[in-house]
Amino acid sequence: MPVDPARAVVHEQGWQSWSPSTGYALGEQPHRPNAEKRRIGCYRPETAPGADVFWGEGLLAVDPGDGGPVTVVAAVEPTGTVPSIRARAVDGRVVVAADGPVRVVTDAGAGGVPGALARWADEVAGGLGLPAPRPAPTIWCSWYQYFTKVTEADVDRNLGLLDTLELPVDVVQVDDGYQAEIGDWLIPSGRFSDTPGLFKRIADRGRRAGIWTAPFLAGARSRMAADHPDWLVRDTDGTPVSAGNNWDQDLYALDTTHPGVRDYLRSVFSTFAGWGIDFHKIDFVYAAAIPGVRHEDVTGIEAYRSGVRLIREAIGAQAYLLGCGAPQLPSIGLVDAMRVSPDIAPSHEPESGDVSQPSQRGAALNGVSRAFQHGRFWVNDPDCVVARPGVERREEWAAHVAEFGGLRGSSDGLDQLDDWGLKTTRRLLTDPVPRHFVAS
Ligand code: 9PG
Repeated sequence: MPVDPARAVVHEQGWQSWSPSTGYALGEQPHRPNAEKRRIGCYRPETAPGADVFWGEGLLAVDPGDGGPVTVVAAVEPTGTVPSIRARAVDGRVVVAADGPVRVVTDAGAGGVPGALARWADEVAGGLGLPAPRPAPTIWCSWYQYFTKVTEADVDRNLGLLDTLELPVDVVQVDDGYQAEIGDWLIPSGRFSDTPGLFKRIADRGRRAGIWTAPFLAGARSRMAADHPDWLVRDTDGTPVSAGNNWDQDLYALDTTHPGVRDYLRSVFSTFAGWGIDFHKIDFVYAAAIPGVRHEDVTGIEAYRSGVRLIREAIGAQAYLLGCGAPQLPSIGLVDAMRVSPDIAPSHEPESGDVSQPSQRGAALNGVSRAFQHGRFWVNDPDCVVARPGVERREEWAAHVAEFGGLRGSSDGLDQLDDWGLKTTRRLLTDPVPRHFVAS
């Protein structure tokens, strides 16, 4: 399509929650992985190009910059096949190619790229007959203060502080750190002595209990991977496919079509339901869709969707389901809320220079560019409020959550908050959430 090369913007939408998604001028270098483990864990590894071409996963938009209509190039079936879409600037034109079926929408409506994406999302949601998302609960999450070092006492202390401070938090969500290993969800880590008892204490105090899992990952150190090597997605030569590297170990992907895996996931999530847990943050779920050989001959996206559906059945229809590290378009219709960004961090810039990694800049970048999904596909989770002293530019992050936060969560040790932090946390947990961010 013809464009004004000085003014045109190519807007990329990435594969999963953590994949950088934003618009670029034609001369700009798009964000790309700067290490192999990040390419696998934060982008779509099988399609990742270099910075010499623009790249959307199932969705890319071009604003020609000459006042003309926006062009949206999108997957024909966003929950079925997600083509990789490439765009290049060539002699005053943008040339787009895709490796699967796409449709091209010319949108002359108001609001530029965000407006065009919102109208596209309305059409997709309408076509699938999606109901309006359920109202989201408010959350306290253990991750961004305690990380993997969280203890049972930390959660109990904050549970008490929620009462003392009278904070309007519905769900106390225990994040990564309660479990022995990645995959060994029912074996407690050394810092937790009575996990079911902790969840009962949460319910006894009138809050809902929430838990984090990475249900489709198998850590190399886990008992699960040692006991069930046949559960892993493999290459054609029989080697387990890498699902990345984190927690100082290699990660593998569970084959969600394998009957043993399905039984195991059912038993884990039914056990959680029996403990009274009814909020689930399922994380690193991109793993279920990774290309490879499975028990049943299905696509990665089909394997992913059947894995998430199985979890939904085990947790019950009333439980709240939050996707994280999740392929975006393939999750439509499966989750109540979706993390749309990489992690927030106390620092504004990512340590590694890659905005798929924890940073305020990366989290805000995606939160803005994915605002069009909120209220249409699910409730957007921009990531938690962190408002304690020491968080760089905390006023800016709070303003971002106020504008773009569908799901509202606090993730500070509540005894770490100063007056401003407490006041801001209370306000963000109390204020009504915008239903749609973009007029359609
Ligand atoms: C728990 C955390 C928190 C957080 C999630 C997720 O290696 N990585 O690129 C990587 C990306 C994200 C990440 C961890 C590692 O964070 O987003 O909220 O639940 O897991 O481990």
